[in-house]
Amino acid sequence: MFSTTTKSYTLSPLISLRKCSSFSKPKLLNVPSSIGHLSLGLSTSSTNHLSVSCTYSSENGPRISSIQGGEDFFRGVLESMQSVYLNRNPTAKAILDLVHSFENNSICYDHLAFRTFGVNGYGIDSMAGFFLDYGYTQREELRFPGKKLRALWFSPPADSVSGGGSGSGMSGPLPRIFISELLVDQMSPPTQEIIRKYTESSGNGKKYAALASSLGHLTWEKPLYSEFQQLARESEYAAWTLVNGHALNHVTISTHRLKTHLRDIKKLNQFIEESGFRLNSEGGVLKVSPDGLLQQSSTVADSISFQFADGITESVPCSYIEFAERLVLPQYENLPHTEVKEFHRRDGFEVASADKIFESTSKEQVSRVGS
Ligand code: OOG
Ligand code: NI
Repeated sequence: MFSTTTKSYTLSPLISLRKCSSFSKPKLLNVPSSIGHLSLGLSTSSTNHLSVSCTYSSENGPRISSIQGGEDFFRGVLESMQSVYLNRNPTAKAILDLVHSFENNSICYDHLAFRTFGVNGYGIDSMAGFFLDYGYTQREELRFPGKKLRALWFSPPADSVSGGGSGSGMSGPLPRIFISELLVDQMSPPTQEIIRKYTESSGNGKKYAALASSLGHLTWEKPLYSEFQQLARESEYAAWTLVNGHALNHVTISTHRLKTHLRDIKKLNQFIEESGFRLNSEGGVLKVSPDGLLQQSSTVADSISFQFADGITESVPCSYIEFAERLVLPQYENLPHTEVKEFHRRDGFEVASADKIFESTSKEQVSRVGS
């Protein structure tokens, strides 16, 4: 399922079939005349979900969408989101500086992540629109029933993965995007009331999620401390989102694209811990997908002092940094090392690992002492 498919949707009985967005968003997507092959497939996976996929193959790899004019603007917005993130999160900044100095200033990002309130248009769509407009493609949905969350991830336009973006960080290959939302309808009435109060207070704020993220501003008013506490008791995700809004939740360093021994995520984890930083230990430091091909780890979030509307100032969890190593898919294992491209590697996310990575901002992890 993760091999050469560019668009693949898992259908549960509750989810209707979505269109392949390459067809539905022709404005910014360029279909090269050199496409060699197009196929549509239907299959039933072991979890009894029906999968529908559209696959393109071309000499340049399986992706076809491309970013057009406006790329400088798009990357500028990502840079602004990142500078808000680096200014607020000293651990993320220190780790990026450290890895940069080791790696001759060349780091690729695997993905960026955002959190939202799934209510009245404030959910995933409020942030996704910006990325779809700049050539991203919607991919699989992930569900987290225990946390009352769902997420979607988006793959970047093809040109940006290899050709364009030869720089580092936000000037490098464009990252995947992971956006989650709280299933607000499933929260208790008092929690729902608080979330609805603030989202409604923001007027048309839902239209400006990307702008808010790049400015480092909430689109709603600051809450009362008691409201933050009410949310935190029920959902730490909800409390985080109330005070951090659309701020970048994390950037993820693509470890296999590093040049030194740190390209092995286990070595990177060891290096990070020896340098005095704490890694999220929920379910073990290294989170490995069942196929063994996606390996992830993350730091414990930094905390920031937040002044609530009633004048109370308290420390609240902010953002963290993640590391991901994607191994080469079995069908490409004989490719010479120098020919391995990103699309030859395991794509996508893993629900069980993601479930643990969400805990990087939990009180239990943030207040943990020692290792
Ligand atoms: C996202 C956690 C999941 C991943 O890469 O699986 C995740 C979050 O904390 O908002 O980042
Ligand atoms: Ni992540």
